[in-house]
Amino acid sequence: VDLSVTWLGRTMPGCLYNASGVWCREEDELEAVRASAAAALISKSATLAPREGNPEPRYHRTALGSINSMGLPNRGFAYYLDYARRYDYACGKPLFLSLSGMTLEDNLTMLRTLAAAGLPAIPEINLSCPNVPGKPQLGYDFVATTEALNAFDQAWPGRYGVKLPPYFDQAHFAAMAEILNRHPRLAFVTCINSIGNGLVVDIDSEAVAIKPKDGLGGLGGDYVLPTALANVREFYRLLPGKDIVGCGGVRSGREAFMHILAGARAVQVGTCLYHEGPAAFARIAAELAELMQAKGYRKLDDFRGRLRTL
Ligand code: RRO
Repeated sequence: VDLSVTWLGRTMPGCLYNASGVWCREEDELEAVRASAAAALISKSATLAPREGNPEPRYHRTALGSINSMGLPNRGFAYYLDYARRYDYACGKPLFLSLSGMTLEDNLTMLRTLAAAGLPAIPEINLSCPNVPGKPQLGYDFVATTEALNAFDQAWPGRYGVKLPPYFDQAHFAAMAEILNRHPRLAFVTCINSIGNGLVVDIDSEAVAIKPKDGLGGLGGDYVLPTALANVREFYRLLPGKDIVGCGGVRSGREAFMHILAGARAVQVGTCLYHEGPAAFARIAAELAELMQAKGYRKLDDFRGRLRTL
């Protein structure tokens, strides 16, 4: 079977890559993803200046997934731009740069700098970081999102994507889609970032699991799969002509299949990659291929978006 994906004017060798934030803060991590069976790679959300992030412990694994409040630790935009300048685009694996400026002006500065560099790297602008104390998730503010997208269009001449927070109401899906549809060069949306501000409690210690924000953090893994699928499905229907990247709860070929059936063009792996490392990509791809074979599907187009209703 053929797991290749053609989108953004290029063809990549498979449909799986890392979720931003996981295995992508340092160059050696990015290189490990590139050397794996991943079909593309994306860097850790960059701010203009390097950041240490929140105090530790700031990531905790549970039986059902993960909670994190990393607080945007990253090497700073120049580090990832330098990686992008040296990246061998001929390897066939697209390079995405996640941008998460502390202000709109910082995002515009990064976009203008990236544009001036003239590289084939593609920005995924993060509208949904849940973990910087005092900073709300941009994607939940429709007025601020409108202003940001209008400004992105001015600062960046090519195709780009945005990473969205999960939405939980059909009125919000509709309102966000209406805003996103005003931007033809917004080529993809990645659904979803972690479900923000969850709380994991340990009975023995009667304490929270992570230090920042008195224990509140973004949830990933099994907890978020149905929410991720709903967001992929709704935006797939509401954003004709745009691609949806599925992210949330993928830990085997089965969840990857579900995301694609719901409409995903490509699928990112976060929590599972954190726990298993880049070997996860070959395993999940093999499982997806086996599932497709059993169902008689030869390529992803055979079933993408074809989720049945009752
Ligand atoms: O660094 C983080 O705390 C973080 C970010 Br920027 C994000 O977008 N999503 C997340 O779960 N953690």
